[in-house]
Amino acid sequence: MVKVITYGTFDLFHQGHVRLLERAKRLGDYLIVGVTTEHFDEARGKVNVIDSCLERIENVRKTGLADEIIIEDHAGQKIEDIQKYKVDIFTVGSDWTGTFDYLNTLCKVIYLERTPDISSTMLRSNQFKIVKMGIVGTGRIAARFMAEEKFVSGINTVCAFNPESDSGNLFRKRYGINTYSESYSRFLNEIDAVYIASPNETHYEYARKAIIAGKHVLCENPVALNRHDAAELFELAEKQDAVLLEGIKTAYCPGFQQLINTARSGQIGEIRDIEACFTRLADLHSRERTDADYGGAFLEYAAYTLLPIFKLYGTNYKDVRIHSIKGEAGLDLYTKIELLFDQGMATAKCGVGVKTEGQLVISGSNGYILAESPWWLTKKYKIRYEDPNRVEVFEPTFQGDGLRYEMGEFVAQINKIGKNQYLLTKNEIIAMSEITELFMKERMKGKAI
Ligand code: C2G
Repeated sequence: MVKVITYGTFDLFHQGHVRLLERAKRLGDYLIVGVTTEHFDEARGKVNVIDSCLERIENVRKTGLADEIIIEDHAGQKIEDIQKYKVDIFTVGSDWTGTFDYLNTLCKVIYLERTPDISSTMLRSNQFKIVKMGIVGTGRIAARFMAEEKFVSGINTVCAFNPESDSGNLFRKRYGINTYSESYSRFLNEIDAVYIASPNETHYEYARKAIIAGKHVLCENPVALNRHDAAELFELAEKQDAVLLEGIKTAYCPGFQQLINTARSGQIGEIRDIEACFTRLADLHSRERTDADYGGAFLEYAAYTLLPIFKLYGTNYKDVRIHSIKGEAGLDLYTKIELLFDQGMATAKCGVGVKTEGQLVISGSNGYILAESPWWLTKKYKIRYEDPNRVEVFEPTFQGDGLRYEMGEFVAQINKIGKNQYLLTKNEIIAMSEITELFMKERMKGKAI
């Protein structure tokens, strides 16, 4: 009996896939089809797969061509499978010609002519309305957005807004897109969605106007400086059927989700303490160090440090205390937020003028999770136990600077195929803005916190 094996994602199952499977089947007597998992696709850079793994398996099964369907979930698995299933022929489409020649030592490798003019990517972009995106703010964060944009299908940045025309002009020269400096409403007329990367105090107003104009909003944190404004934005977004996503990029990173789920799984026992710390020394002349009203460590990093705490304990804290060390301009160089919950305690620490280890430690009754700086771009974490020799290390995938994950989710939600609203919830954002409100009240009173 001649055994044949082939692999694929088989997203939005199409004629190209059917023809490939038909010819693969004819190469032998028994066909094994490997279907990729979501995580494996993520790891090999396919971030916009639409159908779930089960749907994709079902579509392969319905062709009646596969004698056996297996799951492909890691690099190097093909070598294992070929040996395990005693495969005679490995086959795949001609778009992969050469890539799998290394399997020649184990079995015969055949590249089948790819069916022209059809692909999952093409079908995905037909399904996806290309989102015309505008950026508010043309500084460092906006530049990062432009760099990541090319990795996310479905986004096309067409213009930018910045009331200071000098910075806007530089941006226009650099990226060749139209910039506006006077009229926000003219800018909004050009686009379907907006990415807000302007100074902190302007987020709420820009977001509100955009939502009222019926635009989707991806807003850098903090989206609002008090509870009322945050809740209002969500209400407005619901009314307008607009997507409102806050840009805490950690929330959308696959590794961070995995870390949170590991903590929730009970592996470290009952969670009793969380310490989340994010410090980055800012230049003495930067906005973070000079803007007495809206600069400082809290507004820069508190959202990141509160995120794991709310994810693991929920948002019903019993007590919160905020302590800051203030610098020259009167703003906070270092802030510590202490929270108390029914099940345990937590500390969130942020710094722009004090440097610390910058780690995330989740302590439980059985062991603890340690993620070192930069845990907010989660690439690695460990579980440690009483026995110092027992250490489990996790190294999840992480690509680019992480922004692509939140951008991908934004486009998916606009196209109503995003299923990941749980990654950062309205309640979590509102609770964060409540704590921001407390902090801002003290700051505005001008008294030492
Ligand atoms: N295919 C084809 N003609 C098309 C489109 C796809 O013959 N017009 C083939 C591909 O070459 C592949 C199979 O159909 O053999 C599945 O395609 P995808 O779902 O795009 O999966 P792919 O990313 O190519 O995965 O490690 C290699 C893989 O697992 C193949």
